[in-house]
Amino acid sequence: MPKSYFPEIKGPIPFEGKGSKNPLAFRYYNKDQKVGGKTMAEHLRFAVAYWHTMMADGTDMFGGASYDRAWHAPSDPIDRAKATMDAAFEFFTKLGVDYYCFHDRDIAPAGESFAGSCKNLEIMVDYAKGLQKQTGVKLLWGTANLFGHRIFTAGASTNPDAHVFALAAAQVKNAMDATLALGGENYVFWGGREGYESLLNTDLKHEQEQLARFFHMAVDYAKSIGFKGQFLIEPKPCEPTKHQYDTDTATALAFLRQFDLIDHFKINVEANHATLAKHTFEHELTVASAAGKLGSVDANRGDLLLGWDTDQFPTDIYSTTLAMLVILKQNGLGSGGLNFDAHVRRSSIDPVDLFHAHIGGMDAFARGLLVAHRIIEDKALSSFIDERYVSYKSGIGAKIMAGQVGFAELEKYILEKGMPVMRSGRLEMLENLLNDYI
Ligand code: XUL
Ligand code: CO
Repeated sequence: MPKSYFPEIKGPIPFEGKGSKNPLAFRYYNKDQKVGGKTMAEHLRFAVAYWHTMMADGTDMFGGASYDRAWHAPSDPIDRAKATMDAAFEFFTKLGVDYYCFHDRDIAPAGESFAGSCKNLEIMVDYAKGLQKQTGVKLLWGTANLFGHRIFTAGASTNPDAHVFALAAAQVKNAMDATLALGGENYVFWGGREGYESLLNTDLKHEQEQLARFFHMAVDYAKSIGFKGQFLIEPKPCEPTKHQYDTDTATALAFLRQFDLIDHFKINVEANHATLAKHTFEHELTVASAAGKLGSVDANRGDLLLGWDTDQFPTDIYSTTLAMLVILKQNGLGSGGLNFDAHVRRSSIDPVDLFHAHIGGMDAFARGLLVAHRIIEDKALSSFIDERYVSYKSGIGAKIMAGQVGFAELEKYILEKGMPVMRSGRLEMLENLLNDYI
């Protein structure tokens, strides 16, 4: 028997249904339960974020590690990485998720040199291959950590130094190779330090062009190695930089269109990044979806009273319901999924807390899925929205839609018909209806 890092968890977390008193059971997430033609697992495509769940040690701005993870004990970096990966796959299978996500530097330690880092990554990709095969757990997406090392302080692809641009390119090349080798279904670009602190020392136009140039190189490289996964941009307005270039979904979409990259990318919407951008989660999902570009989701939440990226596990059924409404309406996330880019609190020091956190997040989304599905089936909201826009189906509205009238004809129409009659938006009624479903 290999060493167990979660000996108190015996088998896969069971589904026990609503009313269960077992804190280590699902109440709503029932993997194989069909919801409108697809199983819950197929709808939700949950993934564990390696960096938070396996690598975090509770460190915050004011203090060091608070969790004591047995898998971090080995002193040799590769032994430690292997122990961490053993623990990771034990966690994935006991939790019952099909996917995980990583940064290159999560699964493999940086070496003394760039070549040493690449060697370490190769070793750990081989190791991951074995564990994926053994367990059936798959890679939802890979990415490169272009923000942790001090060399990236002034940006990676947007760095004023071309030598740093080259280093970032070399690192992404290797992270893409790793993602391809492990069958990753997507590749994510989150612009951690691709932004600026002050315009006093920044050529913004140059930096944005470099970001685009970098993405074009990534597209070309993917083609050259036969990587068919979906490229995703993950917008965030700030943190670590004061102003990040991929501020929000609308900004990222405009950027992709401006630089002729739109056909190669979709958006990975993160809930807490949305709220930092002063948007709701569902706003970002809807903007991405309306453009046909909602590719994947980093499922977490912020804290209304704290202004930073707290990356808490999602627990708000209201929010998960609104999110699942968008996802169901566009018929799912395709190759994307719901990645728990979330960490337990500094005081949640035990490995079992990782189970409680993920069980809560998975149940919150499963419940959101069930509620959203019923709302859609009953046309509870869509019938109201259809009716609200019905004037475009006939008469002058149909003529507007068909491009048959312009300003002159519309002035004539108004002079003839007089002022429009106002109609209520019925928001309070709809909020009550939503609560009724929840
Ligand atoms: C940071 C963040 C990242 C990305 C991947 O806010 O969300 O973890 O998801 O680099
Ligand atoms: Co994220």
